[in-house]
Amino acid sequence: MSETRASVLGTICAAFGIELNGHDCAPFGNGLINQTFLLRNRHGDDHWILQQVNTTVFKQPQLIAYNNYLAAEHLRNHHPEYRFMRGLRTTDDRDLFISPDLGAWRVFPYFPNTVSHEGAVSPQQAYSAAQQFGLLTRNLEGVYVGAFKTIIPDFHDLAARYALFQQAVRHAPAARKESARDAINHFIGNASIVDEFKVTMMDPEVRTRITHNDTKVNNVLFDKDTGQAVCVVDLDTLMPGKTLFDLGDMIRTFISPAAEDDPDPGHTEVNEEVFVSLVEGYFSEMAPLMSLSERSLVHWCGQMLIYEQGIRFLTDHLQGDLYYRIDREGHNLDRALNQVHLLKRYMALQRPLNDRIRHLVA
Ligand code: GN1
Ligand code: MG
Repeated sequence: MSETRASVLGTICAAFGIELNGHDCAPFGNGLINQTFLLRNRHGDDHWILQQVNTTVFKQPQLIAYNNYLAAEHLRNHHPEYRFMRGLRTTDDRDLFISPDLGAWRVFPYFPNTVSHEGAVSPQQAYSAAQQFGLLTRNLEGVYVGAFKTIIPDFHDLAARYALFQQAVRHAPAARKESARDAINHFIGNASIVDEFKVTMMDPEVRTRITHNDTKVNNVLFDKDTGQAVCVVDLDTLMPGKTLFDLGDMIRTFISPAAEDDPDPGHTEVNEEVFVSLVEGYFSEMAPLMSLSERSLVHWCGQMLIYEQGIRFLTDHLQGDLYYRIDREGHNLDRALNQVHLLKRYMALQRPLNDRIRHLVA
């Protein structure tokens, strides 16, 4: 560990009252926005997750902590057995450590003997992970949704995202635009999804609940021994949303074994078994609470989220990579092209995929 990191770590741990005795610290997970570390004790079982919140993206990090607190209180009262990543409080009783030099930090207990998966998941893992995302929203049923803050405005507002994309296309330097021409045309050619989004959001049967809003497969922890999903993590976008956003992002990230940034988008595939299993897993918790409108939009919401993520990556490429962390030239374009390919394959399978889940929807 570098000296600077060690001293930052010392300050953060002191702020949260964590005594360092035989802890190792290493980067954790694969987030594109925040910086996350796992602090593992070699001798004991006090392991911690430390997270530096990116305050360019999360302009008011205290809103994350506020929603975390509301959810944790509800769950403690109504579902005490539920494993929820409740943030630790600082020694001076704050839920964030904020300093002008070190930024904003949150700390969580780490569930030992767990692992997260990047890449391909089996149908069993898909079922179990989706069930955990469903359980989160189900256990939060009954809260007053209006009390929760909007952490990032318009986060899954596809119409707003599309307007930003159009703006980015208009203002992009010629070379960037040229490199992205096929992807731009693909998204413009499929803009009917944006119109469908507007109609869907007007349907009162598509209810607003507390949703996770970033249901990537690597945001689930699995028990190393049983292989079962035990809880969901990365709760920084826990806020009012739609089940369709969570289900759609699960479809987007579970069904293809290829990495989100695979340099060869031709590797994206649709695993039908994984699709069916994840829908079954989510429905095993959420179906009784979902309206017919929501249940009948399962295939569509996958389309919506792939499209949304595609234009988000492409917008960032056109704007000069301001939002997502990049490790190479053209990284965001590669990410966007993966979504283009995934969208094509997924849309081509609309009928067979719908046939496979018909029994769940009726
Ligand atoms: C970001 O930082 P991470 O990896 O948890 C993004 C999600 C995207 C995702 C794409 C706050 O999540 O919305 O789906 O990248 N989070 C934010 O990989 O923008
Ligand atoms: Mg996230």
